[in-house]
Amino acid sequence: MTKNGATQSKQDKIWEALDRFRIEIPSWGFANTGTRFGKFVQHAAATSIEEKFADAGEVNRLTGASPTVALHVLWDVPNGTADVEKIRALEKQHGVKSGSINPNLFQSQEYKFGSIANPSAEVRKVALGHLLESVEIGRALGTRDLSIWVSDGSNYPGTQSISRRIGWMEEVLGAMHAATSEGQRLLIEYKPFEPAFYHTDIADWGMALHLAQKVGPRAKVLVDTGHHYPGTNIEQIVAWLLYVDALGGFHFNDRKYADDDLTLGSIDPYQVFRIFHEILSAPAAATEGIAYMIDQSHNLKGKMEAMVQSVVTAQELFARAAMIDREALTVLQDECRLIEAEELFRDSFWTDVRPMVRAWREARGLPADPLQQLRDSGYVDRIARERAQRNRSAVSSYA
Ligand code: PSV
Ligand code: MN
Ligand code: MN
Repeated sequence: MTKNGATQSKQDKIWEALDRFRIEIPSWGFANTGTRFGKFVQHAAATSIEEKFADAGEVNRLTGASPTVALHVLWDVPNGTADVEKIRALEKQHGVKSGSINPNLFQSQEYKFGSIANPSAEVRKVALGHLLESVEIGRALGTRDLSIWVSDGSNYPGTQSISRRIGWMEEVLGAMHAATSEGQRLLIEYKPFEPAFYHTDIADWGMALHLAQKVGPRAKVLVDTGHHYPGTNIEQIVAWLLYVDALGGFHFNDRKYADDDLTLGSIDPYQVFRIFHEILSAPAAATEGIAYMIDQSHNLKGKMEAMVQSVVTAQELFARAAMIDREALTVLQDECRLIEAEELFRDSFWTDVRPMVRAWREARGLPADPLQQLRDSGYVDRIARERAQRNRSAVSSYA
C-alpha cells in the first residue's frame, strides 16, 4: 500500500472509531468534592441537578461524545420517581439524557456495618428497598444501567463473617435482579479497600463476577480503573471478562496510588490504550453493550475543564487503539516475532492522532479544540459568577 493509502486507511479507522465512541460523564464530577481532610469550594461547581445537567450539556456540545450523564440517586434523585418529570425536562433543555443510575449504599447512618452485607436483616431490607427504588427510577427514565458499588466490609479480623456476608449479598442482589425489566442491567463494581480497611465484601473482579453470574443474566461486572492494587494487569481482567461475556462497563479515572479519581490518562495513558486494545480485539458482539463512563472527582482542577480534558483524552486513546493493524499483529504474535509485535503495538500508541481527531471534529461540525472553545465561550467565568452569588458556602453531598 502507498504511504498515502496507509495514511488514508488509518484516518478511516480513526473516524469510524470516533463516530461510535461515547463516554458517559458523572453528575458528581461537576460538584464540589474534596478529600477526607476537607473540601475546597469552587465557585463554578454545580450544587443542584439543574446545574449538573447544564454543565453536562455544555461538555457534550463541545465534544459530541458524552450524550448521557450518570446520576447518583441520593444526590440527584432524592425524591425517587417523583423527580423523574423534572429530570426529563432537564434532559430536553440541555440535550443530554440520563445515563446509569447509581444507588447510594454508603452514606446513610444505617450502613455503618454494611448495607447488602449487613448482619442485620432489617438493614439489608432498607438497602434492598433503595435498590428497588433505583430500579424504578431507571425504568421511569428509560435508562439501561444500574451501577452498584457497596462500601461494605470490616476493619478488623474476626469482627465479621466474610462467608455469611456473601450469602446475604446474593440474596439482596438476586431480589434486585428479579425486579429489573428486559432492557435493564445490573453492573456490579468491585474495589479492594476504602472505606473498609481489612476486608471489603466485593473486593475484586472474581467476587463481582461470581455475584453477577449468581444473580442472573442481566448482571455484569463494572471495572473502575482506580479500583485495583498497583501493578494489577487491568487489561487482562478486561480480556477475561470479555471472554466470559461478563464485561458490563467501566468507570474511567486515573491514579497514582489508590482510588485517586484523577483525570483519565493523566498518569498512565498507556494503561487506557491497552484496555481499549483488548476491547477492540474482541468479537464485536461481545463489546457492543459496554458502558464507558467517567468516575472522577476534581478537587483542585476546574471541573468543566477536567471533564472536557477527560472526554477528549478518552477519544484520543480510543482512536490510537483503533489504529492498530490487528491482522498483522496476530501474525506476528503467532510467529512469536516479539520485537516486531511490540513495535507495531507501540507505534500506534506513540502516533499523534490529534490532527486526525481535529479533522474529524471539524467534519462533524464540532469545535476543533473543545478545551480552547470552552475558554473562549466564557462559560466557566459566567457560571462561577452566577453560582458564587448563590452558593458561596455550599458544598455538595459528595463525601
Ligand atoms: C467508589 O469509590 C466509586 O468508584 C463508586 O463508583 C461510587 O459510586 C463513586 O465512586 C462515587 O464517587
Ligand atoms: Mn466507580
Ligand atoms: Mn472509586
